[in-house]
Amino acid sequence: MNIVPNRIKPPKPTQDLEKAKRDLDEFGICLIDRALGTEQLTRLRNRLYAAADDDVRLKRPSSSSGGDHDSNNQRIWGLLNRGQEFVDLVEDPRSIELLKYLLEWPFLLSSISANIAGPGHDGMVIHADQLFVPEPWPARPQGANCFWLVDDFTADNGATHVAVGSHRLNRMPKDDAEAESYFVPLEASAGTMCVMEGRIWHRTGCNVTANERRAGIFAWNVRKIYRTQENWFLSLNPLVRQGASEDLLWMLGYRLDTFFGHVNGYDPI
Ligand SMILES: O=C(O)CCC(=O)C(=O)O
Repeated sequence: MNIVPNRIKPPKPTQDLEKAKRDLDEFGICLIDRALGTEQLTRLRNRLYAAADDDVRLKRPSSSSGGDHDSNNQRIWGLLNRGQEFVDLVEDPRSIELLKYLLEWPFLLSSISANIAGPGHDGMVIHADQLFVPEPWPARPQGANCFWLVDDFTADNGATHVAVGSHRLNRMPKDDAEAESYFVPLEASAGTMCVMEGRIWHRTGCNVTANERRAGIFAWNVRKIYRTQENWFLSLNPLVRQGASEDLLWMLGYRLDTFFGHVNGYDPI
């Protein structure tokens, strides 16, 4: 039986974290209004587009393991090493509070990457971020994406297509057609922060504009029992670790959690 109506609209952006938690329960997604101030957003945007240009020049990997469908989408990996602006996002106390609510503490930062959908982009493959969890899925989400809108997201420029409420079905879609019958574009202003739990079906939308790029930064987080997408112990610049907050060190797996994270039996501190 279909217990979730099709095409539910996303909740309205709010600055009230308790309301945001209720939105996560009901819709599987919440939006934090004007999470980034004008100056922070400008610095972040400049830094991101500069990193994107560097990746093109240096021919670095620019897709997500074949999931991006076409070359009009650019993925920028390893953002923690690309500027303090990105570290500030994952250390944001609002993000940490909402992720703790969904995933319990300590959770792990699995990866942080940007997705820039360019004109002509034809949409990402349809998925739920916790697609690697065997079904039947546990009753609570196993991961959650905290993402930041660097540009306005519009239906035309590739706003994420989201099956709002699909967390209540607690499974992968049967096929693309089922997911598409639920999709609505997540339209919101640059500077909005969204948290979307790992069971929500979604994909990057199609960019049908002539010349607009749509950038979002996606910090994917998992419960502590899962392997992270990024191998932080090999990839993280030591300068970032040395400057990291205590919370971020936990989120990267550098702290001893009962019996996870020993170094030869010792606490690494
Ligand atoms: O670019 C988007 O809007 C969605 C990205 C996404 O689905 C992902 O990174 O898993």
